Amino acid sequence: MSKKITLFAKIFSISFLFMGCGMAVFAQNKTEDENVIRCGVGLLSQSPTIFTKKTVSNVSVTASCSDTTVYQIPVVFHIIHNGEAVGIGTNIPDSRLTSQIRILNEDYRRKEGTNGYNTDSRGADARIQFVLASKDPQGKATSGIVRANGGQSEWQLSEQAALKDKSNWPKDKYLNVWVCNLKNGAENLLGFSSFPVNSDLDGLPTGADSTTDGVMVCYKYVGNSPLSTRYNLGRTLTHEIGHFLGLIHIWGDGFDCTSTDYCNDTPAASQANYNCNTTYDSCPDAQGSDMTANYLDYTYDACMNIFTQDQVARMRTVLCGSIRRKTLWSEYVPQEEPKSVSMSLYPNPVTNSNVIVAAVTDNADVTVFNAIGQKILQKTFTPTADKITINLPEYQLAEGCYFLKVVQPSQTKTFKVIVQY
Ligand SMILES: [Ca+2]
Ligand SMILES: [Ca+2]
Ligand SMILES: [Zn+2]
Repeated sequence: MSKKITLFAKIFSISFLFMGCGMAVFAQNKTEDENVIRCGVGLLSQSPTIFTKKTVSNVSVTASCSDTTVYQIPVVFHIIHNGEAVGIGTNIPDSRLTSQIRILNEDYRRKEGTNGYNTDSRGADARIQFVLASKDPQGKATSGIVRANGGQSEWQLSEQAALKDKSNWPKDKYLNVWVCNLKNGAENLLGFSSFPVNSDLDGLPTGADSTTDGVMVCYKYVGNSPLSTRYNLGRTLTHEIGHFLGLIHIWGDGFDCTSTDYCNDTPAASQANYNCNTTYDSCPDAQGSDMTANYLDYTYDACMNIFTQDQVARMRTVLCGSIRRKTLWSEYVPQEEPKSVSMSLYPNPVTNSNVIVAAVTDNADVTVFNAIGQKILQKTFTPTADKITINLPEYQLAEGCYFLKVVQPSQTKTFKVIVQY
């Protein structure tokens, strides 16, 4: 963007703010080809304090209560569709939601070998994980995915209370994510989140509505999505859940370089960025280029890969002490990989008796070959007390050497069996 246009945008953004008009709408319209709004935070005046000017040097981050705890948060998706069959239109398939959970964990865990990894020294593993809820509010088993016919084809942000009334679970026990055809006016709105309350963090509101607490996302931008080219990698929810856990847009939602996100390690910025260019520097006097890879900017999904250490500290502070957030999580304890006991076969050599294969925990596909590789037998066996019994005399095998291959999902083993009479 040229300097001239930037100045023009700033003057008009400020006047739009005084008119009470959403600044995000204005900025997005000037820079995006598509009619979308990246995020609804700032459209609703849920948090006037986020516009308070505060110098970056005044930033303070409260220490997290436990630095080593990995917080695990149960997520319930409420798919508010318009009567379509599962998998059609707004009633998106389960696969989109499971891919979204995977993406959240890659991003919040800065997982190596995934899109969520970065080598930036300011980057951090948030030690926050997400899992589809496995118990509903009544304690019954659930997939963590609830589908409800909302009876309309699209939902305005201003209708959020009515939307959330269609289906919701206790806000202090679940991260509620509502998926619908989300709009602001005529434009697609990618997502929106409420902020935490009583967090002791700078720059956040002191009160919010518990009945609407949670995150909304437009169905087109959930998980790995074929419905968008720029916002197709699930980063809309990575961004919105950042707000849910106390993060502010990295340019501080203001219009000059004194606006702040209260994180020292995200370089000061005076505006959102809308593509993957890494050379933007909207505040040349402040150190560093704009952090366009940050999940709390407005760039394309493919550009994003970083939460910083200060952002992580804010989110962990919220999970430690904020109302309806501190009750949300349980400590994630990595499961010990069950050590699979290797299968064994007896007796061997075998005479006129059954052959038993032990340590079989799943249905096993058994194939017997003779010494020259001809298949003699193929059959699936169901184990009893982790054993399968093969009635070898039934097959009237000639004396000699055979190969008995046992395939179960966890392991495959081939035994050399001698038949002797
Ligand atoms: Ca900053
Ligand atoms: Ca700078
Ligand atoms: Zn946002």
